[in-house]
Amino acid sequence: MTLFNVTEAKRVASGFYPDPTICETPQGTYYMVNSSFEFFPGLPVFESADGEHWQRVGDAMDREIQFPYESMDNSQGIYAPTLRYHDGRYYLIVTNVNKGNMILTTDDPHNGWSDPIWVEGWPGIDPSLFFDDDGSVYICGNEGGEPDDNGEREEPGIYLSRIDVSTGTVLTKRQRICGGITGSNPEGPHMYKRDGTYYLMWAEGGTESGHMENIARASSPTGPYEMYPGNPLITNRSTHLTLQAVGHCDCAHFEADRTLMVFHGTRNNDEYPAQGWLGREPYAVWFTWKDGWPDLADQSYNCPLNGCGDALEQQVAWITPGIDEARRFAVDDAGSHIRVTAAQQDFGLAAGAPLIGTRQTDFCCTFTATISDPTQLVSGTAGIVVYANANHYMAVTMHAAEAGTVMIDATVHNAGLVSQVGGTQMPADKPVRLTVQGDDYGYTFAVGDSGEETPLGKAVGKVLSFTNAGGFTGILLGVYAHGSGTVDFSGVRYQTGSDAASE
Ligand code: 6LW
Repeated sequence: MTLFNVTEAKRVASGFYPDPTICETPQGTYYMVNSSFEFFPGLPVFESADGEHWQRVGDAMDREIQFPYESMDNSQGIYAPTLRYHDGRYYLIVTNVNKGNMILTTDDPHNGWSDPIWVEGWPGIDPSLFFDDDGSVYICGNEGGEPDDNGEREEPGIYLSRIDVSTGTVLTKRQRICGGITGSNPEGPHMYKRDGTYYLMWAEGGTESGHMENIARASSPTGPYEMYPGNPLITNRSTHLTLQAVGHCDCAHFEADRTLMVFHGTRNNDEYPAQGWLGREPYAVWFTWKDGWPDLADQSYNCPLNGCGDALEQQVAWITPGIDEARRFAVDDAGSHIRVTAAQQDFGLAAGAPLIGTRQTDFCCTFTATISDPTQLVSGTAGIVVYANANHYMAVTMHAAEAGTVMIDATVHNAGLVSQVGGTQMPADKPVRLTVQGDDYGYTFAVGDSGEETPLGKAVGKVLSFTNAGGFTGILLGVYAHGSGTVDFSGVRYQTGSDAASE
């Protein structure tokens, strides 16, 4: 009797937490870590007792020394971690695309992670670790590095070496063990062992609409690998399902009859299918085994994703694009007051973190913040922002006061084109409350107190989708001040659901 084949995957975190990786302790606790790109703190850590209900317990990368870079841009930074537990220690191997591959370790994910151990001589992204029973430790990842003396680059595929995890030393030559089933972007590999057989899983087809996950098996880590005849193991490509771009899987409890698999996908809505502007979110599913292969009753996954109130209950976490070296953003403990010291900059990352924000976790939501004293902004602009990246964002902006008045406008910034969707003026001697409301369609902007709001227009969300904005991230809702002065935002509130605005 098959008990655990399910066709409906369960979202385990809301908002852009892509490239999920999981491990299990001998006590049966699961941990998950996700990619964090340019955002700091990064490498968010979640914990679960059952693989289905997860709580965020912190960030593995919460000290600046763990995130070195000389320059930072959108969708750079931290890519595709792999988390493994071995012999009392947690290992997190990950790419900082601005620096190299590194390993962070801890004995307790609640208690901080080590400085980076740099893995020299291991190019490419998506590194993964595999601890074999004989004490050997393997690193695998995808192609990368500089062309060789003949100008040849490594062929796309999954590469393997042995590694000393205590020093990050790669011990053996890189060996290409798999080319995928299509040759299109084989990446995100993970290796496991079950009943003496080695399994290799990897994502393929690119992380957008062609995404899928495949599996192969071998009697030795180096192969040769036998492809699963049912590949792709999962994909939603070429479907109209509301969950798209599924792939980038990782498993725990692999040796057992029932295995936990996580993957990511993008949520879409009926009106504008395949737009997924919330970014790639993690899902979990349990599967069983048959004849030495995963037995997934249905290789595609659907989720009831439409409508409002679809976010999981989860703590609001504040992050900045790039490290806020100048300490320009101060959030109080309740998260309802944020003081921002303005600097001469735009939304690019070159002059320091341009905003502080929290992930949008549901299409339907409200983000509001009140500029307590508009005259605090000496020059420039301050406001709230719906941020995909430096070139794709929407803002409700207050301009510095002139003659006792502040101009407020709502704008959409789409690859250098700026559209003003609404504007008004307010007296500079009163607090200014700025609001953006999200829904399945996009965003609605307003200024003024609840019940006495002046509408500032609407914009379609698909402008901010990766399909238009590019990159690998989702949406941050945040506050900013560019210019001079120190601006206090009070009543900062992020709420999900359709009636959030009227509360
Ligand atoms: C990641 C790659 C991918 O490194 O997207 O979905 C890249 N897969 O494996 C960035 O998340």
